[in-house]
Amino acid sequence: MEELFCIGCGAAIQTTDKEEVGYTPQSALDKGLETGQVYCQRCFRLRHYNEISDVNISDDDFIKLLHEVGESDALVVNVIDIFDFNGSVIPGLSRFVSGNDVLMVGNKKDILPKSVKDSKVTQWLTERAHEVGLRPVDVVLTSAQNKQAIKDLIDKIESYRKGRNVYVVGVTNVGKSTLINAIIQEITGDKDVITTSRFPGTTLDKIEIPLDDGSYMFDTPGIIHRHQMAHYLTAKNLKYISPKKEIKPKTYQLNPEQTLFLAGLGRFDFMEGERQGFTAFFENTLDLHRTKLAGADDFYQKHAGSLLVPPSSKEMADFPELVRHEFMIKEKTDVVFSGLGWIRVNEKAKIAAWAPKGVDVVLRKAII
Ligand SMILES: Nc1nc2c(ncn2[C@@H]2O[C@H](COP(=O)(O)OP(=O)(O)OP(=O)(O)O)[C@@H](O)[C@H]2O)c(=O)[nH]1
Ligand SMILES: [Mg+2]
Repeated sequence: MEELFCIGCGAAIQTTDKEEVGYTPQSALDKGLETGQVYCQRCFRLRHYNEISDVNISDDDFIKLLHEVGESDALVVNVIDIFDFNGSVIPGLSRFVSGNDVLMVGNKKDILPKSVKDSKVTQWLTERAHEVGLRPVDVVLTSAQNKQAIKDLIDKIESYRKGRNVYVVGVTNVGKSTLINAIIQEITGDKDVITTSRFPGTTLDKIEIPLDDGSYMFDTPGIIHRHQMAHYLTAKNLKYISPKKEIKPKTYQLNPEQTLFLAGLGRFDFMEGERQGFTAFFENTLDLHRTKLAGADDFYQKHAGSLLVPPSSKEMADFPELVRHEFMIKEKTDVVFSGLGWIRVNEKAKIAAWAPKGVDVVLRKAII
């Protein structure tokens, strides 16, 4: 019998070991074979109950896959979460893709406020790509939720792939599978073929999607990036770093020596400068809490996990300490908390931005 793969996550289907990937009860397998769509039990649970079963996928498998990409003549579509560039970088990707063309796709455009100009974001992405040694043939923005954007993406991929296979790569949670589902839906009308979720590590193995000229588009598992905020939060709180709706900026008038807590996930200290407005761009329901700088350390000690949630009191146990990054701001600048959002500083100011250890804070020219 030919080996079967789960069309939801790519794992090889097996009916013998409940603890291993690809497990499918025999009855479900028989049913799946009738309909032509076999999903493993883990995908079934994710798709119907939004419940995740933990599995171990090793970095070795991921590296093997990247080697395969390097050895094929293909278009590499590198999906980036616009919201989390630093968390989106695949270490060493430029080395692995060697001679292949890379199309960089900034996904989740729908979350950005409408006032953000695409050109500013693509310029920023292009500069970041160059910094990590990538020379993409093009940088495009998209959203799996926007029909026109998906049509444009299909056209771009078609024109750059020149009859070759397409590998869709990117770290976990950037939306590779969701984008591919949107492409499939646009072309065939079939909805939600591949399993997607808010949890890191949804896709487990390569998934082949046949294209009409005999080549393939491959969905791939995302490497798990330690620096993504997602790894420190539980299911319930992942919504804060995976916004579903356009972000509504909120402006806070701060005096020097005031602090803004980003719930318990980060902190922004205005140390020196004229009283001014700081504009915060975070998931709309994330609780921002203003306090005095002088008492801020104690405040965090006392209230993280209770008044300042997320992280919840349960998550606090494994939550990394906040690390301080100090900056002198001279012009309109976004202080980006990787994966969480950003604060726009409009005038001269000395500030400190705190993020969980391992999560980056970066500056960029304000994109609005
Ligand atoms: N707002 C918004 N959310 C998106 C978009 N695309 C994907 N998402 C969300 O991002 C999360 C991750 O999506 P997936 O498609 O499972 O991500 P992935 O890159 O395939 O992840 P792995 O399979 O773990 O590598 C889900 O909660 C999606 O709903 C988008 O365009 N906009
Ligand atoms: Mg996936």
